[in-house]
Amino acid sequence: MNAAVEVFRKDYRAPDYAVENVDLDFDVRDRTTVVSVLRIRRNGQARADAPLHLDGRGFELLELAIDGLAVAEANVERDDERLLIKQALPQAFSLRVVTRLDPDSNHSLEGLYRSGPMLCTQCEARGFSRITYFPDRPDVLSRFKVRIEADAQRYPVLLSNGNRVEAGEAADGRHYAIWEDPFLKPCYLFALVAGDLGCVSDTYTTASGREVALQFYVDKGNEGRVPHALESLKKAMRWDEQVYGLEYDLDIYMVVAAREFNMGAMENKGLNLFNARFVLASPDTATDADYEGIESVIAHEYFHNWTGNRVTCRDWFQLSLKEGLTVFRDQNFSADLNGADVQRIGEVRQLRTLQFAEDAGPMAHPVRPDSYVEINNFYTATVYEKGAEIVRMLQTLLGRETFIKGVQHYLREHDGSAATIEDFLAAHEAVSGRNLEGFRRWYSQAGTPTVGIDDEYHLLAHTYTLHLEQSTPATPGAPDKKPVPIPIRVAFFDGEGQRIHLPAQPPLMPAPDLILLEDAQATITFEDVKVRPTPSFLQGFSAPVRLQFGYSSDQLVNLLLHESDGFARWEAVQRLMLNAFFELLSGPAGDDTQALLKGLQLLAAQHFDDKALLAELLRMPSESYLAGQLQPLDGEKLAAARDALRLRIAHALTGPLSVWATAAPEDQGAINVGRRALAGIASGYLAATRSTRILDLCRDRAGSDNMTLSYGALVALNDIDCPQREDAMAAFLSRWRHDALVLDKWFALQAGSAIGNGVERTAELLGHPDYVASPNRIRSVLGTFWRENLRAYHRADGSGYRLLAEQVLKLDKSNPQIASRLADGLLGWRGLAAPRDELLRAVLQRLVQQVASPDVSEKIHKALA
Ligand code: 0A1
Ligand code: ZN
Repeated sequence: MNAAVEVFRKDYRAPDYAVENVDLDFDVRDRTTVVSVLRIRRNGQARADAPLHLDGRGFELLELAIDGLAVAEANVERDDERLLIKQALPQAFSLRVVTRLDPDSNHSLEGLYRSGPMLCTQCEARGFSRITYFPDRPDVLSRFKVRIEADAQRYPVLLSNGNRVEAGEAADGRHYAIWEDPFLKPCYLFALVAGDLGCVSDTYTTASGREVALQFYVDKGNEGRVPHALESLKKAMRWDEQVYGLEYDLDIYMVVAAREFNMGAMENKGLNLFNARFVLASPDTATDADYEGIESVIAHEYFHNWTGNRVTCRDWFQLSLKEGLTVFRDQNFSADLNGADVQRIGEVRQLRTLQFAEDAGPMAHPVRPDSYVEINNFYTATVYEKGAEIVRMLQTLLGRETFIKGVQHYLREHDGSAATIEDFLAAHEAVSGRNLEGFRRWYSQAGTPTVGIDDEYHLLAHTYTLHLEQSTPATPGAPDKKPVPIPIRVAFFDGEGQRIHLPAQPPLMPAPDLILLEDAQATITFEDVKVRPTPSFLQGFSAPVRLQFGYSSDQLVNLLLHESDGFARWEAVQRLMLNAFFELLSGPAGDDTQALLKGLQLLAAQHFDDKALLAELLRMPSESYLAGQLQPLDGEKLAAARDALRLRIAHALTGPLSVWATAAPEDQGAINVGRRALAGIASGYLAATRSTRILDLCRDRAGSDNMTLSYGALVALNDIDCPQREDAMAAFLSRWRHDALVLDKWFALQAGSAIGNGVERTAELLGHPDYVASPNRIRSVLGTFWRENLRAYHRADGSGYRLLAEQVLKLDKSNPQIASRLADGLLGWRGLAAPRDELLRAVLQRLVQQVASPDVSEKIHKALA
């Protein structure tokens, strides 16, 4: 697999050397010269002759000296990625490294690179070693001091982690700043920014009364779009104090918005770097969903200050230690702020679409992986989202109070150090007195467990019995799976939707609303049950499993109308929609479609305060979700059946849909957010009927000053070939051509449209005069194309696969991380309907010969294996 090597978790060894202090001097000119002086000490357990391992790549080395003496070539072993110093080293010494970087030609967006008017850094996971030679591993924690010098006109803003301790003028119109971070940190949390940026500041007073300066740096002219992110930050700071008792620890918290960023954002200590799309928002440019995304990413990065920064990861196999836990924390924050039901539905939708697919494909890996070739390939839905689900189950098992104590205990025990998932679980065992032995398998075993349940009701004996079983499918390299402890929240209803209370049956049911399935099989019998219950299993999606139970349509409608758990209602309607979808896939509408339509009509007649929940209940499953349900996958057939389903629903619900489509207020506020969501869904259905009235309404609404309404109208029109769509799209493009974030939306709409030849159109978009190859734009076009436009991407002539593969190959050289994300679209050839499987495999076999990056190469090798 090229020069790349596979790294194994079992090979972990503590570092031989500690880096106590890091002194960095950045001299920013056409090129940037970095002088790094490290104070190094040999660790107790290391042999006296242990060589010093340093990582480094992609720069020019100008000097390498130990205690003031140049290191002789003969004492150095060096390849493209690292350098070994083999001379005899004293117990403590100083290492001086001088490197020269060319950030303007660094398109990988790792290390030091340019984004518009600034130079900035991205060091997780291994970007610091693109700046200087350093032991680039998270278990080396140091105190950093950073001096930055640059032209005062071109780079008036000079930032790094911690506190600014000095600043001043330098010769030739230059200036400098010195930053010191008092906290120990691994080098992946280092950050630097030099640029010409606008700043919005505020302050926050912590629970203990300390004042913290908050500063947001954005492209000049965008200052007016900062308030929402700023407010979100303050809410997150308060929430972490109130829920976990955790306060911010520095005197300043900075957020910088970059136009070009590979991921969402990065939690560098005291100096977060953000993809601009997760900072900037105003009602005319950002949708309600964008507002929520910003709130949650701002919170996520803030919460990392404790779960990630104060306590970091020992090695990258432990990535979920910080990511799973921090996602779980940001999910709870969003649920507390915006309502738990809708939040949970969104989480489950994402988990099922992305993580379940990953867990069933060639890249399946445990939440704590055993090996990797390229660590950047493991910032996955499994590590993040399934990791968060495991933390959620832990909370369910221990109870919220004990769980929070466990987190606090873990943070106290490991503050200022690098920890493991094992440490986290041990802390919970310590505070709860519970044994989590079986629970550990959730971290070590890949694959989505299936839970199958049968029930039996005895009319005469008045007994009700549940037979449960679980199994986890084989994943690559891991054929044998053991049972895992699965918490299944449960409620029972009678035929009229009234709750039936059945007693707990310990130990299988520790509480009346919880089944804990630990073994491969279990049986629970309830006595004295007067009527046949309708069970509601997995309320709140209490475990990341596939649940199989033979629900009748009547039972599903019953749950849809009467469950109080929002997730369970949504799950019921999802099942009804799936049944109808499968019916329409193979023939005309029948009983399943009728049952869905009847259920939706009854739902429409109910009173709903929570319009956002109603909107979620009505939303059709996405193409990419349906793709995960269909083997072998024929994307064209899938899209056609989904269109048919949409039209059926539109005709059955025309009355209420028309009312909801018209109630579309422009003002902010939670109630209106729900109304807008509902209006968007409703107009999407109605547009499918091609009624002139609704098409005109959408065209007009697309010009709204509220982006949620405008974008919702465009989405509704997007699959309908009509003049209203043409007009609305053209007007939108000319209005927003100069706003990169809004323009991303226009590109995504084009790439996702069902109209005409989607492959040709997507290829043309890549040559559009307004196209630029920024990560956000690439995702808008190519990400939308392969994930959400199945009829185009999966054309039977294979042209969709060839287009995506060409682009992967092109990006493989400049930005392997983005190339690798796109390559996800090429991995699932085994699940495709002929002739697509062979066409895609042929594309992969050609590609694997051509790619250079370990990122893409690792995935394609695994897909072909
Ligand atoms: N730790 C960040 C995610 C992140 C990871 C890698 C990056 O560059 C390769 C950038 C960001 C988070 O969880 O938000
Ligand atoms: Zn994170």
